[in-house]
Amino acid sequence: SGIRPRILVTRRLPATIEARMATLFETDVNEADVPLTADDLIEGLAEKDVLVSSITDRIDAGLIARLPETVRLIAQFGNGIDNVDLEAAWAAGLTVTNTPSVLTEDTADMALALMLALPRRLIEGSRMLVRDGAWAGWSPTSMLGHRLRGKALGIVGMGRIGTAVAQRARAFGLSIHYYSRNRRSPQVEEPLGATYWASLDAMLEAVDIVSLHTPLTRETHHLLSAERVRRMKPGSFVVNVSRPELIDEPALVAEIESGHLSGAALDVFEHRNGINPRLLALADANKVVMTAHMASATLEARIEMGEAVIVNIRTFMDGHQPPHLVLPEGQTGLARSA
Ligand code: 8YV
Repeated sequence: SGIRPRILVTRRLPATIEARMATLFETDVNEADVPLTADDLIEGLAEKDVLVSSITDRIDAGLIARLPETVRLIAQFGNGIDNVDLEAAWAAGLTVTNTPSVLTEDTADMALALMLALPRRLIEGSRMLVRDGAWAGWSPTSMLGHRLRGKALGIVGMGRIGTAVAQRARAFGLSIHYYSRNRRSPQVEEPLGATYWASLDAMLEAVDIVSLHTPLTRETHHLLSAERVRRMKPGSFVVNVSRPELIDEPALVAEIESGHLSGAALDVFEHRNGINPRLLALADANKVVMTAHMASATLEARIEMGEAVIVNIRTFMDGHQPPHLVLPEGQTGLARSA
């Protein structure tokens, strides 16, 4: 169509992406780059066709009910889509897209970085040297960590990212175990030497490291419940580059404090009301390694995510099915074309 789509972008994107959007679309960017309130979002969407959302936008049923009628597409800049009520969007005839695949490898890299950082005391060593100025030089017994090779890794969610983590972990000599909604084919399992567990509980008792790679849904909320955290193998640890709500965080904190678990390496953690001070204390004591939700934060990934958003918008506005359509569980097609 000859009409330029009118879009609202809720967060700043890489300059090349913003520039390209501006040439293709009537583009409004939230220059302040802080999450918009619901009222500001609704106001900013007046006369817009497309909402380019991010994880910091809460697009719940209440907000969807208030959307201007012109809005027909929610094009999420990101893979995870738990900030959008997919059922409400679907019922309202809205199309939802995301940007999978382009951030798989970078996110998997970060999972491995975190997996290494905790047992090899990476952050602790750097901090001792640089911040505390406490290094007395090499000694045979200083800064001893634990070997990763030979340990058992339990991957929860063997999708794109879980599989990319398994490939890397295999090269580090970890044995691969996984729990997933669907068992993967022998073509996926065999090169990884991966063991499938039909029971998450049973896997948690058997592995040394648990790494989460499942989307946040109603079903996966607190998948690592207090009971399951207590079930984990003594001395094991958790890696999370997915979503904080997958874990009962206070229960995780308690099990690290008690010494049952050796720690956690977290790119994501609850922070709605500030970060749990007990978690920060554990990080200060080097039992926990924390990074700032940056598993997919490479310039390359962000640019490719932006390109995927652009393709989703263009195909949709041209009347075709966008490549990265997201549907609610159980739905296979669009509710109606708006
Ligand atoms: C982004 C992410 O930081 O894609 C995801 O699920 O967590 C990250 O890539 C965020 O989603 C941007 O909206």
